Amino acid sequence: MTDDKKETRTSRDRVRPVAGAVSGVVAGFAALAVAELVSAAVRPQAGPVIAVGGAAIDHTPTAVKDWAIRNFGTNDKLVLQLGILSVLALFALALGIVALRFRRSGAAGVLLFGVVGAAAALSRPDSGGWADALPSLVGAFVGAVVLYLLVGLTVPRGGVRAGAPAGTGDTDGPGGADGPGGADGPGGADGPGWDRRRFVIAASAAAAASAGAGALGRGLNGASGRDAVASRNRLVLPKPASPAPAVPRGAGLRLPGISPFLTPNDSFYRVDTALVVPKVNATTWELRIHGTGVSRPRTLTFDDLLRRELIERDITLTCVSNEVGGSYAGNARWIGVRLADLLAECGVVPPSKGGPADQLVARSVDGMTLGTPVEDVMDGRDALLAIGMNGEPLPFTHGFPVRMVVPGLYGFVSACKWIEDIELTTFDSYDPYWVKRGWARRAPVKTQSRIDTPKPFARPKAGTVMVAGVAWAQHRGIDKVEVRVDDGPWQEARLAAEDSRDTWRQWSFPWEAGKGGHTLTVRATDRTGRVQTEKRTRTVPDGASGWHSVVVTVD
Ligand SMILES: Nc1nc2c(c(=O)[nH]1)N[C@H]1C(S)=C(S)[C@@H](COP(=O)(O)O)O[C@H]1N2
Ligand SMILES: [Mo]
Repeated sequence: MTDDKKETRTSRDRVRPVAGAVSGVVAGFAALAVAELVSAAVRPQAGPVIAVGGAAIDHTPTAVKDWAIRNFGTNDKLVLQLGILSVLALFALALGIVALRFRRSGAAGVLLFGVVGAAAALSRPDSGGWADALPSLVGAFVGAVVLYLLVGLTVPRGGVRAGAPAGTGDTDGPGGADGPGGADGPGGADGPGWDRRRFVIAASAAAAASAGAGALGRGLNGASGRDAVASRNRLVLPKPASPAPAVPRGAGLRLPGISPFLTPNDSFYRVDTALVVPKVNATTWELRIHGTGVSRPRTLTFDDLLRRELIERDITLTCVSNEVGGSYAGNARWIGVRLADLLAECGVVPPSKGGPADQLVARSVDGMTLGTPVEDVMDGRDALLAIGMNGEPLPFTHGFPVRMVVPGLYGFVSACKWIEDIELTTFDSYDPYWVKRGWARRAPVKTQSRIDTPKPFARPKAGTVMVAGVAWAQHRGIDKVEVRVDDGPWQEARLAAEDSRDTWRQWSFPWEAGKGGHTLTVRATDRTGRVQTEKRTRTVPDGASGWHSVVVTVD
């Protein structure tokens, strides 16, 4: 008899916590699903995971963020969201178990998460106002109710020892839920004392309903931005008044393993903080130009841009988070309007001619800010408000409808995507997003070179091995590339034809490879005569430096 008792007791103890955990997870799932559905009525960015993720991105220490960009690349966002979901799942599970004893507190805990999500949504720089709090709050409310009800089904009612006060507490009534012991009393010692079947059915129904709501929300969110998609599909890029000269024959070497001279849009690197890619409708898009020294502020529409003289240029874009040998560089043929002309029409005068503003702060629809030297934009280089990339409208991921591109500057100080505002100011009076996080105010691209082939740890056959890659020093141009085998002398590589000094340049070096392990190292010299420095620096604050090496074994 004693043994029997023990038996049922342990079995009850084992099942009820599981039911609590399941209740928590189902409640969390319901909360997120409802939040997703509500966010479809507000805007996708107002969803709790996106809002908290966005806040997390903004508050992540620079070192960690840079590490994530370098290691996960564009997947950094997926990793972050999976991380948030895992943490939420753990908390939901814990809240479910807590709710077994403290039913109201458990439910209140769910509400607390809703408040956190709402606060994150409201604090986003692109917040659309109080409505952004709704997805988190409504979701959490539903989640709390689900948790309360599901846990209620696990409360032993009466049981064998009918009349035992602890087991009979009506947990639906006031006071019953929050008191320890109410639900967990010895009342069910001789059996679960609650209807497991009913619980399983209710939990499954809640999960299924949530899945439905979540899927509906997903679908609606996916369809949001349809106007933007339509505006992009309708867009036919006008012929540029100043087309880019044809890429010189011989600028793109046909060598296996080398990066193509022009990077296709779908393989162009992407770096930004946007968890949801902004879908901006070109038809309603506007760009405001204003600020210090802007005597004629203007607001332009997309049609205003299309009516201007369009220029087409090949420009290589590089990310400051690119490590030596890394892949965050891409070369595209951009179409856009000259930013300098536009600024001049607005009355902007560069600092060298006495203008009061030395910093141009570009702001995107998602609240990102990037600061560019006014002098650089107006010194005659092809600084663009770009609308086209490699012959098509900008992809959404690369800033549709309009982004900035400035040859010679890292993306974080120049290449604002989804731009909607340009403010002229000074470096002294305003620090944009990345600068607030420890990156440099001014960041011209450092001269770099990369070995694309052979790949690290490749095992080429002895004989002639083609070593090849790209080198860049945007707006200065590449003058020379040299390759060194092990500790041997620097030997000049063959340079491919130069497209422009704003683009990278391919190079190749036929290497008479002898058997054994070898280290290949490359370095470039730009047209100012400066040799790429050997000194290794990290990406923060103004870009990595050092030489790229590849170790291979020749068979
Ligand atoms: N709105 C917005 N623009 C942005 C960023 C961003 O996070 N948000 N990142 C910048 C950085 S750091 C780089 S390197 C380039 C990358 O442009 P791409 O994604 O088109 O390659 O965009 C820049 N423009
Ligand atoms: Mo970047």
